Amino acid sequence: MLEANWTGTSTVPSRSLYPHQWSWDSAFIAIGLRHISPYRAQTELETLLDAQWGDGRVPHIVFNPSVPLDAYFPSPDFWRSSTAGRAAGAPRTVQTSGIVQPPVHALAAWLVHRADPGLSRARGFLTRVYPRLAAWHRYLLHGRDLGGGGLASVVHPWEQGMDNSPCWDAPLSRVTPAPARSFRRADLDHGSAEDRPTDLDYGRYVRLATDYRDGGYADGASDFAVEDPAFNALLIASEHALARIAGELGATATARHARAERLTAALIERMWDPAEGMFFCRDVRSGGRSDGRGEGRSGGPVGELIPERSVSGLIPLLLPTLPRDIAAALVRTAHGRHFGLGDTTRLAPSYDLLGEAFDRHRYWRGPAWFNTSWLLERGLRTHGERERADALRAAVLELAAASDFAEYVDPYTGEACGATGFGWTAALALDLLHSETGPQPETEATAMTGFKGGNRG
Ligand code: 9WN
Repeated sequence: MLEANWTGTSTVPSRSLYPHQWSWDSAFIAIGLRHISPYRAQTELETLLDAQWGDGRVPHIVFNPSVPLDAYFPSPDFWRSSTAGRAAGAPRTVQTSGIVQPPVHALAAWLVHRADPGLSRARGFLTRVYPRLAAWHRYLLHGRDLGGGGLASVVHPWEQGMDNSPCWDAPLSRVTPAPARSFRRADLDHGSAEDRPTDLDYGRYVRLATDYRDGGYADGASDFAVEDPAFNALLIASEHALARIAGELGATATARHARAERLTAALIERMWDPAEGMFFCRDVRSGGRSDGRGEGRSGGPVGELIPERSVSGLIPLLLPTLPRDIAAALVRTAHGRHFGLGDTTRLAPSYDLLGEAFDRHRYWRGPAWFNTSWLLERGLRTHGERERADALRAAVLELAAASDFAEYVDPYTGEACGATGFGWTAALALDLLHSETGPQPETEATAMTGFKGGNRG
């Protein structure tokens, strides 16, 4: 699959549905590729980072100029990165989107380095990617701290990567949709309309992206701004990985680890719900804007938690320094009736099985994706849940192969949905094939944090 999806400089998520380079897909794909070609894995990440903007953002799509414009919407002529993004430092020679995706890249870069440190050092891989990754994190932590509490906000559902999650329904309801006749969806040429987002939601996606573009991709004005647990947990894991990269390059890692720990504390303070045993998204635009200190009118954190259970709220389990009681609660919630892991489901559904908006086939409103299960598998292993991690690993491997490496599957039956031959499904299955079962190997566990030893009590 990875060979078939390779373009010479990067890997497409899907030849049919997604024929360009996607940001978090490339990070996951590099994590798998490192086992068969560390050189290709390095190239995958470097190609993406070559399209980084001057303000530090890493775009969610890097367009392949040889692919026809109508193969994917929104196409380069919609985003107009090199003109509309000029003030934000968009590259001139390559066309990109203007939004971002979850920051899995520093974690991927560290794991890719560890797969072949000799090649990495000979090529100066970390020396070249480190400043770019540091600028990327700076952008997220400063340009995107729209809630004022130290965490990053997403300004479009596509940025969080789980595009059509019911978590976005309330904040999206404030957005006036772009008229359906003003754009032409290309996704429906390849995917069935019952599985994809509705036209109404697409209209809202288009409106948000249009307004962002027309404002020169400047941050702060968006009506949609959400702090998401998975996005921020991945940022924290990547911040720890960046600390390891800094250490490898002879710089000091302590400040970055400390920052990652402060971010973990903010994540808990702003998004953890002890009664529900999981993290929830925070809509930082509900109830007015931030006062600049991250506080809302009541004196608590700005905005409101969105009461929808998404798999995103379980992903912080991947953080090894999560307090022990929180990790234990997340494990219980994942295996409880809302996600059914190891009971009614074999891979984690993207959304609450009992939620009103649950739909076992519609995009991010119920089906199971392989990347989220891969992240949970690592979280379970990291927190000593060896048997449960082994079961999830086995399920990923079996269902990836049985579904012809599907984009996502029915969470109850494992039936293939969306595209087949999907890049990160193949790459992450490959990664699990190469990883040992049992307790997480030290090099892998410390790749996340740089700290030896388990979680905090
Ligand atoms: C918009 C490429 C991407 C993934 C996202 C997934 C889907 C795009 C779309 O495909 O999003 O970015 O057109 O629906 O939701 O997670 O990165 O695989």
